Amino acid sequence: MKYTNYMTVLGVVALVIGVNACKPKNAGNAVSGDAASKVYVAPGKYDEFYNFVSGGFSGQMSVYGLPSGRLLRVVPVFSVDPEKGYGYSEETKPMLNTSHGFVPWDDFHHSELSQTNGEIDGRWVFGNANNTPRVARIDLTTFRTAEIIELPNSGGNHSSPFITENTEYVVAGTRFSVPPDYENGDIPINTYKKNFKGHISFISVGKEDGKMDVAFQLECPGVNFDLSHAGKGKSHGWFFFSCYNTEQANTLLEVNASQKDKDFIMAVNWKKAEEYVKAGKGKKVATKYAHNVYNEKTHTATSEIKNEVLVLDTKELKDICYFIPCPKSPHGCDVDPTGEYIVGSGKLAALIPVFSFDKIQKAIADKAFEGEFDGIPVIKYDAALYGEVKKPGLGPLHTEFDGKGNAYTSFFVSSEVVKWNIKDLKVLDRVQTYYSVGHLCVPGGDSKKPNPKYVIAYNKITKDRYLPTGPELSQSAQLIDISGEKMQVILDFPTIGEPHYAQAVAADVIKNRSVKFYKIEENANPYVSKGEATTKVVREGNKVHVYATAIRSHFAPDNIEGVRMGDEVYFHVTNLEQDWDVPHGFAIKGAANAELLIMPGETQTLKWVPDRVGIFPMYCTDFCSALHQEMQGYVRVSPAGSNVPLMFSTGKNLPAPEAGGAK
Ligand code: K7E
Ligand code: CUA
Repeated sequence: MKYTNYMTVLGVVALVIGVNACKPKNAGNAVSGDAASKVYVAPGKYDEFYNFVSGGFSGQMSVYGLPSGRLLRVVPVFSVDPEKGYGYSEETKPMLNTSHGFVPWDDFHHSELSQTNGEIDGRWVFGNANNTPRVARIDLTTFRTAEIIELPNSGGNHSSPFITENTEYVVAGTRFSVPPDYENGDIPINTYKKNFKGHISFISVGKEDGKMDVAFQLECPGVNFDLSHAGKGKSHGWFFFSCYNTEQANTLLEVNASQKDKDFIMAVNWKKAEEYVKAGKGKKVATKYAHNVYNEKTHTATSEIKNEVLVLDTKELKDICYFIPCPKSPHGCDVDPTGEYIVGSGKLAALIPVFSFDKIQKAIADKAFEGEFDGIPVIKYDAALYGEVKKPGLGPLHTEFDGKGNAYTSFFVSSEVVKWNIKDLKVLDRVQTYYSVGHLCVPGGDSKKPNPKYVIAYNKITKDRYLPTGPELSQSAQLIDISGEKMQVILDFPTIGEPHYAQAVAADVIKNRSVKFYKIEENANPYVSKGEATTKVVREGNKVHVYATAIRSHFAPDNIEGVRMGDEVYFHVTNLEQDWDVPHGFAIKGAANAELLIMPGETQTLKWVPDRVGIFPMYCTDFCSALHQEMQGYVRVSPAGSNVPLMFSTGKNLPAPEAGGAK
């Protein structure tokens, strides 16, 4: 067995030292003969599933079709995207505003689909920003980021954005504990134990419109909150978080946060927390965080800075939080479809503990505590434990479920997916991944109703799987058929950025609600031109506003004169098309900016500050018709103080002065 080789070769010490020995032998022939037909989606046919894959350090989310592994779209979320003008157009810049100002990048780890009654409803997908703590909501009718909210009192929003079974809350736990925003943070780093706190945010989600708001936060002990999942069914009303660095180290965590044999899963009774909020037990604290909303009618984002947040102190309000010992440096924290079993995956543990919700409840009622940690009761390990999966593999990270009583756990160090039975905790099957798998995804795998057809492994290391592309290789996903007794790898496909968590759902849940274009009569952008007759160029001091339109295959206006050095020019381009899949692009020479990519019926604005006198071509960047190459125009820039009058036209030449002389 390959597995036993690893146990002897690596040993647990290797876990701490490094992970380069993770390459299994026999990397080649993992895929058998009938695999091709299982993943083949004929030309013109749709895939059966959407797969929403976090982009990691790309900051974006990619959408794949399964089982083909075809990339359908990259949705810009936390990073600017020049391909779509996201973060470059005036309308979208506010989406990336934070209390630190404009932040054009982040690190997106977990995508989480909205649920109703514990089932994926296909309305929204949420994403977390790991660096500058934020949560995004992406609308799955438009596949656009609709809202981003920053999280106060946090540093490193990793344990996020996991949701409750009716999307009542999106929950976010801070990975890095930090001094709260309302304290003076100018303190020695080595006062971690005394001054650093871990805040958990409960973000409410509007039932109809999805609008997010930080409803309350829990102030918890300073540790690292890594991952989390909501209870469901019987455990609805509870939330579970894995915690590492219960050593509370502030330096060389590699060693100093790996001291204890057990860290914690934190169980949170959020219904209780809600009661305390209603009873006025929270305190409002001063902070600063941004809330950004994209308005579909104006095609414009607005950003608002909020100044206070409600915090509950879990040291005082004793019956909200409980710690459960969990071996060792737990990462994944996953709840099975029944809501009874909570699986903690200790990165440095040689077993997988499975906790029982019923036993946790009984332990709390019986006060079966072994003590307190920083004022929070610690439940006895055995009092909460259902049982342990013995010798499952090395470096367990994440677990998904198939709804048929089986769990699938990823093992980073031994590069495998291990299938085990939840009831008797027996390992049933294991399959090698290529290589070093992180998260797994079963469609609906963290909901009450998983679809037990595939598990997808998101692997960190790709060497020798694809043609070499220099020192950097794209990460890779592997599609594994789990419909039979034995798992079978049936496809590799490259991914964008570094995927962490991903979710998938049957295409039918989403595809029929897809917006095809924006209705021009509903366009409420203040700079819209609803037809060529209303296009114009208006000077306001040194600001020149171009109200332009695009339609196959010209801009109106396409000749503009009278712009001067020192001007700021705003091209407000409305795409007049009313048909699916006919965007127009817009770019102008020398612009310190990206293009615009304007959807039918939409208005987007490019800001341009000309840097020299001359003639500047502008053109459509999206190949929109046979005459796309004709979709172009010119802007004439004259010296500051020139007397060339502001003129604009399409299809006719206006008399204009030869050279811009001084006034
Ligand atoms: Cu395991 Cu950031 Cu969810 Cu990566 S995390 S793998
Ligand atoms: Cu419009 Cu090309």
